[in-house]
Amino acid sequence: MKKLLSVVLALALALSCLSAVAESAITDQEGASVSMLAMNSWYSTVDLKDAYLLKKVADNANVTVEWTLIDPTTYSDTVSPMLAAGQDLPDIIQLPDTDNNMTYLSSGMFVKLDEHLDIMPNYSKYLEANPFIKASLTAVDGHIYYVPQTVVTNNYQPVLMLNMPWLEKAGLEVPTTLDDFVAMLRYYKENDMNGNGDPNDEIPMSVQSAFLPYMFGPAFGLDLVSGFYADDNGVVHYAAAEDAYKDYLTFLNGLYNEGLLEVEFTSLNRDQITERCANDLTGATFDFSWQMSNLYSAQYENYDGTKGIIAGVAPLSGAHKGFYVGRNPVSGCFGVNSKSDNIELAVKFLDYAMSEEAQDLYVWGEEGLTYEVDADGNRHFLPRCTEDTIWYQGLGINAPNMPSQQSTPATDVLLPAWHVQNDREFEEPYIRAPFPNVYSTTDETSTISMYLVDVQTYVDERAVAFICGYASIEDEFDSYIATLKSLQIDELIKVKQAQYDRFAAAMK
Ligand SMILES: [Ca+2]
Ligand SMILES: [Ca+2]
Repeated sequence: MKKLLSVVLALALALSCLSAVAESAITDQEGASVSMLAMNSWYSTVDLKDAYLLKKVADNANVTVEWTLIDPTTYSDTVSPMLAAGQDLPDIIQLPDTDNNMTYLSSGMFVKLDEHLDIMPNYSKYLEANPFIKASLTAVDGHIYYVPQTVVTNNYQPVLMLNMPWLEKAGLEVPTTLDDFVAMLRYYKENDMNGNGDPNDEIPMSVQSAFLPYMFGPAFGLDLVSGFYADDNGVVHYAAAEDAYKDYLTFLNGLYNEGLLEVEFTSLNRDQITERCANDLTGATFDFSWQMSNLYSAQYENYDGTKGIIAGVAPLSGAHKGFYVGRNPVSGCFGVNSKSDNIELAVKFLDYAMSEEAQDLYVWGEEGLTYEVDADGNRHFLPRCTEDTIWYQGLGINAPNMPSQQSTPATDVLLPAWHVQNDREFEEPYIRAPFPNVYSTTDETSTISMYLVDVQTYVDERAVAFICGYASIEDEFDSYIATLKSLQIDELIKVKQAQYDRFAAAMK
């Protein structure tokens, strides 16, 4: 009986060892290797060639990675000519961009990964779970050529932030409409909010001009951030050519005339806003949520890290219900060289690089090394991670040279609890996806490159003129629209419509 038990135990042990190898190993061949061209660390003193976590990923897959790592600041300039030459390229290549114009994928130099999904269980699962990303990665020919690197899209994006002590002092509710918001600004203008005895030194609102479209466009039903957007019926519009854009401009012109949008609004920068916070001079701003705690709130002497002084609130509504504009997820791409004599192993390695096990290593590292788990089962980074940046980055954390997916939980642990809660309550629920990134055909690319820059330049220049009143919205908006038509806005909308239609079809 005892002997039998020990045999069973030994067998169980042997099986568990076997399965530990078998689960993540992509080959049982000894000394197998894949070569890979990718970005090195953004920290110039860090070389990822021997990064511990990336070596662990390779070990788990039972391969060695032969790296060619290039400085990220010169990556595009270095790699583009290598790809153009097409000679002596490694098995796996991190692209210099997301190949939106299909320059590389239409040259045939990359393997059609969708034809290998039978040996890509991790990537198949990922694509199924992320239809938006799948649609973005589906080329015009219907094939998928790349695995993505992605960023956080629905958290810590640009949001409206208010000076909470001022709001309380004024006895006002958090404004949810444009009217309430303007009433709040007027109150700040008229009253001595910072209590220094001078009722006139307050600057009610401090917003960099690039954020005005994020802040006020949605209340008019406009995604001016993407420029092009699809309505509920899938019809594409150009936001700055819509009738509602006239109302948007009229609103901002009103703020400008009242002195609620400052005269120098086009040159205002983040440093100046930070300075205003330090001197308690301003009541509202709009910026990446990231700045809310560690930059803006931190400027106030009485900030103790438990409660926001400059804190995020829900978007403003007007004729339309407000929303925040999120971000497109795909920030980078990896493909397999179709001339490689090692295609199957390269495909399998990219697949393992997308696995949850590998992603966990990029984001968190290893228990005991980079993080600990508390009694509630939550992970926390260890102090050395923030104290010794070069060591931490040198481990290969966040893996700029791998198809890594940025994670919200790993971002949360870097921020105070109130900020995380603020993001979940007032930001995340209101995020709307921007116009998707869709691959362009050659004809589409040429139409876009012929007309888009001129359109954007004209729109930006006219926006300032209308807001500041150098041009009359009443008298000149029609001629503005006519000029947009002469700059071929309808051709551009046609291209974006075709792209959106392909995207929508790929989503199904
Ligand atoms: Ca005042
Ligand atoms: Ca004052």
